[in-house]
Amino acid sequence: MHFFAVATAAASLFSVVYAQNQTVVVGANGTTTYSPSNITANVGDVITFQFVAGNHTVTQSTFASPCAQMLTPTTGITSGFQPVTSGAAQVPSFSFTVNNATTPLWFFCEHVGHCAKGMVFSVNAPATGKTFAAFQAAAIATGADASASASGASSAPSSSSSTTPSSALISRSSSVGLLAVAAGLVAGLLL
Ligand SMILES: *[C@@H]1O[C@H](CO)[C@@H](O)[C@H](O)[C@H]1NC(C)=O
Ligand SMILES: *[C@@H]1O[C@H](CO)[C@@H](O)[C@H](O)[C@H]1NC(C)=O
Ligand SMILES: *[C@@H]1O[C@H](CO)[C@@H](O)[C@H](O)[C@H]1NC(C)=O
Ligand SMILES: *[C@@H]1O[C@H](CO)[C@@H](O)[C@H](O)[C@H]1NC(C)=O
Ligand SMILES: *[C@@H]1O[C@H](CO)[C@@H](O)[C@H](O)[C@H]1NC(C)=O
Ligand SMILES: [Cu+2]
Repeated sequence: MHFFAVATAAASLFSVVYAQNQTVVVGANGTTTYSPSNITANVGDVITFQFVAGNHTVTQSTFASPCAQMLTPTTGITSGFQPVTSGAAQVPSFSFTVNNATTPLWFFCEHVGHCAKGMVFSVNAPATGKTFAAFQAAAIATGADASASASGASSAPSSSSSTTPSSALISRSSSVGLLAVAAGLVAGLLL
């Protein structure tokens, strides 16, 4: 009974830690990059893009047409252009929630020329076949931003946009740290 109660508490703590909020920095140091450029995410994970410099988007495409917004079966999500004023006190951010961890999600930047520079991003790209590296190579091979529409099955994640003070992003990572500590304490009790 007692053990069951502790094990249940541990399981719920671990499940909270398991659904993470992951941050991707866009345009760090004035580069045309998403950092990191490809991530592994679980259902319920919130991916937050922090636009720190330049004038970029994060726009959903397909593996077949890396540099064109997905149109079918649903219109792919996009942050729209997020220009950043140098030295601004607040940085714009854009978030979406991963709804299906077995469907890879593909993204690019709509700014003219950036996709062909390899400014692409993926969630849960396979380790073989349609890899992130193959997707990025296909984007670079377009030589320019394609205007053709894309097709392909993919689940459309829900999204939201906001301007987030830098301090809010810092407190968010702090709370993730506290959850990790709490889980560690319960794990210690079980040993
Ligand atoms: C992730 O973000 C969502 C929405 O902002 C929030 O409800 C949830 O508590 C966050 N989870 C973690 C582990 O920070
Ligand atoms: C930005 O610059 C910092 C400091 O030089 C470096 O640690 C970081 O890796 C750079 N990020 C990118 C995406 O180039
Ligand atoms: C960002 O880029 C878009 C598309 O090129 C353009 O319409 C917009 O004016 C740009 N914004 C700024 C502030 O440069
Ligand atoms: C997740 O995606 C896979 C592959 O596209 C699909 O077979 C599965 O039905 C989806 N699951 C949910 C819950 O939508
Ligand atoms: C990201 O892609 C690189 C190759 O481009 C690969 O080595 C790495 O494992 C990938 N990371 C994830 C989290 O998929
Ligand atoms: Cu860009």
